[in-house]
Amino acid sequence: MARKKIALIGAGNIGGTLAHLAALGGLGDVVLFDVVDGMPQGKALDLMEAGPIEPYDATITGTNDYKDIKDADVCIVTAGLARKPGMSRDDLLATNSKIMTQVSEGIAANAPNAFVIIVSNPLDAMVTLAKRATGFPKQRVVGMAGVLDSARYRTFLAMELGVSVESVQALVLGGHGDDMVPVRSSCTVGGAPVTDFISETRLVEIEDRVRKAGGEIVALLKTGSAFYSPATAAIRMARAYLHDKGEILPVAAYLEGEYGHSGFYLGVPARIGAGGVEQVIELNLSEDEAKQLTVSAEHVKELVGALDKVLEQ
Ligand code: TXD
Repeated sequence: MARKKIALIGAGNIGGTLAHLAALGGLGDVVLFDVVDGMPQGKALDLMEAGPIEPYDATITGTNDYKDIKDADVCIVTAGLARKPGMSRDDLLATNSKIMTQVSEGIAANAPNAFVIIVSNPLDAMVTLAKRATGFPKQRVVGMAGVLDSARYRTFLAMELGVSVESVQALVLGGHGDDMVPVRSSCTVGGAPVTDFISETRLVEIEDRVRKAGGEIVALLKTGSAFYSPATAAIRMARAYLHDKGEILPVAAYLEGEYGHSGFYLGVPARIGAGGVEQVIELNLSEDEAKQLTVSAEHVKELVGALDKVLEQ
């Protein structure tokens, strides 16, 4: 059976890591696309030269021409600027909107049947724009944020308790911003409620760290944002699609009535399989969590409103 084709639009920090993870995971052949001349080609050649060592047989190429992403099965988009210290994700809106429009046109023209995973920030606005600009159905345009944010929640809880991350299940929903919603009511450690292990005060501190975890790394790195964990999260979503896993993951999905919201993307649990975003899963949130989700949804709607203003200019 012919290998699948994964196009990575943006070959920067996350894009290069995506390519390596896709090759290591045997997900298929990889095309790295970027506007910087030579850079995607150089990273692709470097990754090919790692193949005999691991080993992996993926064909990895770099390009500056959209024609080379022809008929890709999956497109993962990281094209755009990353944050610098002091910048909010929303500060990237104007610049990355122009880039996302260009990228979406390139994907629609060359990979019309692809499952598109958007990573670029501000995520909730960028995935909304990508759906509009590609014209693809909601099942085939999804945003990566919740898998990363939930992993951060799990990491901090596992660190707090000195247990394996595999023993901690946690979920973060809502927009990919400081008002994202750690869903404590569904958080377990070894199958038991997290509240059996950690005090309310400490949980509040940990959940606040989750909301600010992206900024914490930006402040440390000073020249960019997190890339290993976002790349790992996007690959988890791509694998669920390519292997038709039917895996329920927290993703930015287009809502049409679920959770009482319609017409925009929001981080919710969804089943990812060969049909892409096959079903949004509605959880019984606590009253406070439902309120937090509505606050986060309102911020996303404001952001999409700002996007519309930028696009009108
Ligand atoms: O959870 C999440 N969704 C976020 C997403 C987690 C972390 C990072 N988040 C965002 O991903 C970040 O704020 C950025 O908007 C993207 C990509 O982050 P990355 O760290 O990979 O940024 P880089 O290293 O600057 O790479 C971006 C690449 C760079 O090589 C540019 O040359 C390229 O994007 N670029 C383009 N590629 C294609 N087409 C166009 N027009 C273009 N413009 C720039």
